[in-house]
Amino acid sequence: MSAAAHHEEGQHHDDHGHHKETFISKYVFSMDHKMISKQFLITGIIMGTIGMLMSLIFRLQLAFPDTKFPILASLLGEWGKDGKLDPNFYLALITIHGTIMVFFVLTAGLSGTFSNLLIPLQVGARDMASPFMNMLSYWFFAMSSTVLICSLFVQGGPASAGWTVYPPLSALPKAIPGSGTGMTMWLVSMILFIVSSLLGGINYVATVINMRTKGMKMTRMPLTIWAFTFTAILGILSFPVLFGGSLLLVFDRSFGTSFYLNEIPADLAGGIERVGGSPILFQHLFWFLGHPEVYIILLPALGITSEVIATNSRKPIFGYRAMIGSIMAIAILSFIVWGHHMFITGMNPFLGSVFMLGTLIIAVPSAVKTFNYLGTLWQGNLRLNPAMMFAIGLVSFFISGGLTGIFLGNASLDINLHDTYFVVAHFHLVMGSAAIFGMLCGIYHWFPRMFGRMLNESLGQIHFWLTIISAYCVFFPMHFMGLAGVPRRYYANTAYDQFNVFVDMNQFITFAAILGGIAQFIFLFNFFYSIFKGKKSVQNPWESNTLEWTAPVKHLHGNWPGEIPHVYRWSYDYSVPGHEQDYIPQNIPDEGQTDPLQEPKVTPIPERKAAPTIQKEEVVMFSLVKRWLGFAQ
Ligand code: HEM
Ligand SMILES: [Cu+2]
Repeated sequence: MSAAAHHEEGQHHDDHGHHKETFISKYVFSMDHKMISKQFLITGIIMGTIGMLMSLIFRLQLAFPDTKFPILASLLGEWGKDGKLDPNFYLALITIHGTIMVFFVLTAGLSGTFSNLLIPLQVGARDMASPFMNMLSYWFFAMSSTVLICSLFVQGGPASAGWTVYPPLSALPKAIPGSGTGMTMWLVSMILFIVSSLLGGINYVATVINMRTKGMKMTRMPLTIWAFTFTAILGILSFPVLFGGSLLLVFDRSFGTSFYLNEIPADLAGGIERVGGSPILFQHLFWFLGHPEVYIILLPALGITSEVIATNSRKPIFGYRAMIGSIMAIAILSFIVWGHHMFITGMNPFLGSVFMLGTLIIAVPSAVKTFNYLGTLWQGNLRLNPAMMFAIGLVSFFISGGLTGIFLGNASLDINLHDTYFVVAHFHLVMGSAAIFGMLCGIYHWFPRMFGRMLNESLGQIHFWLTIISAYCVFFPMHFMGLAGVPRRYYANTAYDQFNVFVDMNQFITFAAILGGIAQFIFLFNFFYSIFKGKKSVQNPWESNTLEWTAPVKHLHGNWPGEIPHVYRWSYDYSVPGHEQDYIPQNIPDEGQTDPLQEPKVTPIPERKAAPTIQKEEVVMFSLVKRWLGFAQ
């Protein structure tokens, strides 16, 4: 506890000779935000790998519903008897896949990693407001992951009511195999997870509000920080609702209450007749979190993208204030649209129109963000490194996946498309792929900052191209299956003649998914190899303006050895006319500029000569292709 006490005194961290760092205090129960960020990242990567392997297993089933794969028997035992995936376990797999991807990878893995790494470093703070709470936040996350993974090994298998765990499947312990212990463990895991998110989120907001360095006005903060802050606020306001909802579900399951059950006779409901409740109540509570949740996933990814696109376009971000405004608008609107997930629950059509209106209005700030990205890219001096490629990939998914959101937001269309593969296609593009790309983009960009080494660039480019091609090949055809009415969450569609035309397409999708899986293993190799053996990074490899690149990479509690740098300008002073370098870090004072707060008015773009450090060929897409083809030499 000496370190915690020490923080409370608010002393400077310049001198750390006075408390000894052991292996445990440095790597395990660390209170240093940089180390906690790595813990979140590595845990997220492990969970992501598990979630991805699960999707490959059930994709195999969907592509070859009648084929036996002996490997499944050895891999899954009981659940893969004779090489056939057990239908109940299929449901469990998609449930855990969805839960892992949404909560453990893209909420904790993405937000936990980058909020932890960047909030203190980019606002110029020595650490989080409460490093001790920060450590707890990671350990609650670790516990919740452990509980979820353990649920794979209990009798009856893990929860299998879908990631939305609607009752009555989730409320009646005997409904399906996974509704027993597995479901209880899902709920326990979720409750631990929510505690972790709240501990993290409160800390992030407190840090941003209170601990900015001198000169770091709110309006000078990088957009990453704006995005992380609003993400944290969304979490703080919506996760408690799921906490309550899950707790009531625990009561229904274990103590005979009837919040979510109605007219279920005693023999079905564990000896007590259940009346008076409503499963629809659960849907309201779930989606009051569930919809903001998709923005909890997306906003940090979008913030990361802003940063990476501006840096690698060598241009000030286009429309900084409009970006902040649209982040706020998205955050507020996301709370009033949850009903668009419930159009088919028999709600009054008038209420449906209200939810529809709110949903369609979100398209406006989303479009503002898209145009801002495109405006920033436009005529930029692009450096197409892997981080930038993934950022552009995110913009592509945000557009292509977002457009189908407009279809689904219309109640009359959603009534037909609900629970078909159209929905699966939509959310995998717009939140699955886009957010994963944001996360990968962040990893490529900040890896040197985290580990002091560079990732291999050619492997990164190969990873990017394989991933984007496979993602489109996997998720794009699903739209057509959905339009034809193929339902989601079905173990096999071959029983229905009209769906047999999709057998080939299903196989194509599965091969594409396997290709994507291979690409991720290339990335995993690159990641773990480069941590130890990668090329050493220079201080500011991307020539970026933000403060994190002014701090030494070396593990140093307190971030800056001396004084924290003061901030004199916003973080997007790229290619400012009249400066010899095409970037001016935020901590460089500028005599000539009287009002450094001002966004430069329509900056004349410097002629498109290559910036000093960039090789000319990097600018041209085709020469990149040539370079990877020559990768072996
Ligand atoms: C390796 C790439 C992936 C593949 C091949 C894949 C494939 C699938 C498939 C086939 C389903 C079942 C759809 C159904 O029958 O309803 C599914 C469900 C789901 N996936 Fe993915 N997925 C992938 C990555 C992701 C990512 C990155 C996310 C993050 C948002 C994600 C989130 C979900 C969710 C939330 C469900 C719904 C689970 C449920 O219905 O309870 N997936 N995925
Ligand atoms: Cu929604």
